[in-house]
Amino acid sequence: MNETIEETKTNTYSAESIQVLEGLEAVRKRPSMYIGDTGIKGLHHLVWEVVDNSIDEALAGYCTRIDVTINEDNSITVADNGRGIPVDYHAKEKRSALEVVLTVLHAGGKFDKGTYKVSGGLHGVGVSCVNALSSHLKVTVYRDSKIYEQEYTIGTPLYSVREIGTTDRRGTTVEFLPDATIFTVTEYKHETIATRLRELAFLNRGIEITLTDLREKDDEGKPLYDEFYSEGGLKEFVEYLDSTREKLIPEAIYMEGDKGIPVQVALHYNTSYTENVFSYVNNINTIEGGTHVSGFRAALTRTLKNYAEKSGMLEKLKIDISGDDFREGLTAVISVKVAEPQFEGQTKTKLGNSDVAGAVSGIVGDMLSHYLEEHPKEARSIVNKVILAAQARHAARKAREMVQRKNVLGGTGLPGKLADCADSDPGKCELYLVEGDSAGGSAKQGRDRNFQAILPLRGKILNVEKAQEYKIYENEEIKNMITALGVSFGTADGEKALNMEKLRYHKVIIMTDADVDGSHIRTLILTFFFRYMKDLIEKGYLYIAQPPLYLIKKGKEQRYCWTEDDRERVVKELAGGREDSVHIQRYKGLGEMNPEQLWETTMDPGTRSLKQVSIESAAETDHLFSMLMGDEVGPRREFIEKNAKYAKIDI
Ligand code: 0RA
Repeated sequence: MNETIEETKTNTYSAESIQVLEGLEAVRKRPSMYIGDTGIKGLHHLVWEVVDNSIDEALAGYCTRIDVTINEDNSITVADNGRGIPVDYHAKEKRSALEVVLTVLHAGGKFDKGTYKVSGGLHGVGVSCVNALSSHLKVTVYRDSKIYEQEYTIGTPLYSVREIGTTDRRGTTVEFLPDATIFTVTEYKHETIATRLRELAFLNRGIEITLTDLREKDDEGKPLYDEFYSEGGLKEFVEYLDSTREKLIPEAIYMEGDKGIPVQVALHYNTSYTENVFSYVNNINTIEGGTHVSGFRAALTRTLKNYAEKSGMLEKLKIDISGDDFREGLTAVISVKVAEPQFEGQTKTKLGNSDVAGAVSGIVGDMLSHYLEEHPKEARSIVNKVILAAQARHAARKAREMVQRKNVLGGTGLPGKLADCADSDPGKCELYLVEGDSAGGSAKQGRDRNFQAILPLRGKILNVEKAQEYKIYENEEIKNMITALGVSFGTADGEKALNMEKLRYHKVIIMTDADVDGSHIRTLILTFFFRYMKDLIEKGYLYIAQPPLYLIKKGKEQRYCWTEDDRERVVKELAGGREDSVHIQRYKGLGEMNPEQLWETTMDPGTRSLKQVSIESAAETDHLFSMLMGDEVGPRREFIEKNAKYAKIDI
């Protein structure tokens, strides 16, 4: 009898007996309790769940390759070359171990193999959860030279585990079709899956991960295929994140250690002014940070400060240095493995375990001071940058105070160009950021002035990706946005902090033209929010308006269309598909719509459609913005060419 199965049995039948009694029915009754939601996120969660099992098998040292396929019908296949889920018969259970794994709910991932699973978080609910939420699932096990399989519908076996042949390979293949009666969307997003698999490849070096998308064909008619593999792990991850930025030091610094808690950290410095620290616990992105991040920051500040003082470089500096200054131009990835992680915070993505801070701080402190001793040239570059950052911070504080003082002094303090709304309850109020004065004028006339405010923005706003902080407070359009929103920037515990207490609108809607300039302006505004008001995005307050692309008229009938598909459908409906017998107007700019049309199509909450901006992968979004807004033209052109067909940017 297999040890692991024994252990599972005791776990399952003692502490978690209630769960077992409830069975998979509980998962179908309240899917959100197990996978977060039943929308696009939950749908993808099923994939993460299955892939995580294969990753665990790899971390245990038994699996080197994971192949993920998005099938034509939006079912997913995950195949690995691990040991294969055990299939031996369970006398007590009166069924195969395989069937137990697939049909018994293992709360909080207690079904572990001595690896680091996540309890409390949403990952780690087990493959049985995926089974419960799939209208069809098939598992195939290659083990001991034999092939076994079993199929299920909504978690119920269609037959007992059967042997179907012989093989010389090992591993597990799970293929599942999400239940369309549970999920509100059933279409998988290629980019979402590709991004996560790339991230997993960086976080777990040496595993070959592939993605095949049978729904999409390349120019030669072959299915889209990607390979993600990283030999260097986190070091390559930060180099990838910084690939479009100018380097301050030639190579990323890599540190690892295990004092009871395995810690890996890679860091790199570039010449930009932004800080990008991404952290993971058991492969899960901890967006809100936590003890591992504080430990890292403490060690970075302490070690660099020590070195700088010892080297005498700070002697002429008249001003103090803050923690922030050590992180300007820093890109870092922190990855820890914690046996029983405590997750806190609003989105349960903040690590609470206090012993982790010391573990990270100790390893980073030791290895970083060693690095600085061995690399005096790099060390000097970093310290010089820190000094410049401290000086710029002082300049920024003055500039910021100017913006905020004007706020206090100048009457309402609101920008002259803002057409404010009557209501003052932020929960009901909307602010439209509109490209150009003329569209701004239409929007002012078309809006419902009770709850909709309009702020026209002239021309291109500052590219904050390339500007130092104090510059942004000198930019007219950015100042207007800050004062209209009612937010302020201050520092809390020496950290840059956004104060949203006086935020005046809970919907901030970017409304730009449906052309190249419009999309550039939208990206500039998004960059500003992403770099300076990430909280506002994370709270779900930022939206993108969706103006129609076409107005199609035939006689008295008129229809708006938002996509090319819409257009085809409408032409079919109105004129049997004959384009020449309808009048089609292509809207290039918002200015071409009169105020009523703008209201009807884009601003009326009853009929408009807004796209909420969310940050799916912080690391990938950072990479995207640095590329789109940075100095290097090559990768940007490539991206734009690749995405021109879609002509929209999802962050
Ligand atoms: C339980 C025990 C063992 C392996 C696995 C589960 C396992 C699960 C999955 C899910 C996807 N791929 C997987 N690969 C393995 C240990 C088996 C042994 O001791 O031989």
